[in-house]
Amino acid sequence: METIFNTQHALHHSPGELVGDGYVPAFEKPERAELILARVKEVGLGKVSAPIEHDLADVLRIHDAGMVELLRTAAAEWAALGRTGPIAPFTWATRGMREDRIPRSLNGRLSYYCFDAGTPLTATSWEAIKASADTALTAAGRLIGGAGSAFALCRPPGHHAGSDHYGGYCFLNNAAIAAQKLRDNGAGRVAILDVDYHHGNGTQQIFYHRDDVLVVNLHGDPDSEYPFRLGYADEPGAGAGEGFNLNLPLPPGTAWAGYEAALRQGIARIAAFAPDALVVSLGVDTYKGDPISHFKLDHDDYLRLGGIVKTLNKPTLFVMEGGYAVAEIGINAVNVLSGFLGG
Ligand code: 6XA
Ligand code: ZN
Repeated sequence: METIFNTQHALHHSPGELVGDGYVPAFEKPERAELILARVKEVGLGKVSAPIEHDLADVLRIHDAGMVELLRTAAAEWAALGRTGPIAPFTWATRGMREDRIPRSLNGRLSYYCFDAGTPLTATSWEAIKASADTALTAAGRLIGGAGSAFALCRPPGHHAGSDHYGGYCFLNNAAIAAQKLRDNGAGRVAILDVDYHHGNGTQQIFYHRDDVLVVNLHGDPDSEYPFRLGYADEPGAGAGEGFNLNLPLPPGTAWAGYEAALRQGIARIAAFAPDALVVSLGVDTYKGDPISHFKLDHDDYLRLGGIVKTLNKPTLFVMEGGYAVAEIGINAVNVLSGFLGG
């Protein structure tokens, strides 16, 4: 399986995030991608290639132009204000606030588009964000060219980014951008299987009203887990998209037995949908040693997971999302790919 990897990912290095103990070093850090790449090479997964730069039009198929412009120019605007620290909003919208008015000021636009305190931009983040989307698009191009599978080693991740909002360490939704690229190049139906520990709220929101992209999510129950505000079982899709979104929230402490049952349920739904291509949002923060998550998957479970995905027998694009047990991230992520190839 070919891996698409970009070195520019390191240009996004979050200075920290707000969690239970206050402002702490960021869990989503450059080392993650480097360790996955090292493991890809160690097991000889296949060729490693750099992404091709794509036109921003591919991103704008999914994302609001105002949000993309903010991500692209916030650093320059922040610097012009004489500020040197992380670029983040001071307020977030909730019920009772206006949705129809986008403030012109930088602080106002950050408040409008960003939804959490863990996703600061830095002076050089945009280059990494764009390269991450290009990585997914380039890997999608391999499937379009006839490859049976490809691995987009994306960083920063993407599945929390919606059409016009970003957060959860995510800025652009790499998996959604890739899925749309597949749709635009011959795939009539695309399924997205999100196995990250956290619900992919952005991916769900992007495709919620569509019946050409099925979204299946397995994740920690949002009643107690990030992103809290979406990802419940009673979200089936709406309008034409009704019946084309499946959420399988699972309780804290879920280990392989409980996970496998939900995974097989999701796989059965995807098989019934009969997609022309599959995109897997691959997070390995379901690992038992993950510092911010509460599932109990082990190394070998990732081999099994990959093998079960393979039973669908579809052209499959793996897009890297979360996973913060950095010492084991390479083993866990690449085990899914090895399990797929061996399955
Ligand atoms: C914020 C936690 C964000 C979760 C990021 C993640 N404290 N998403 O891994 O998949
Ligand atoms: Zn996650």
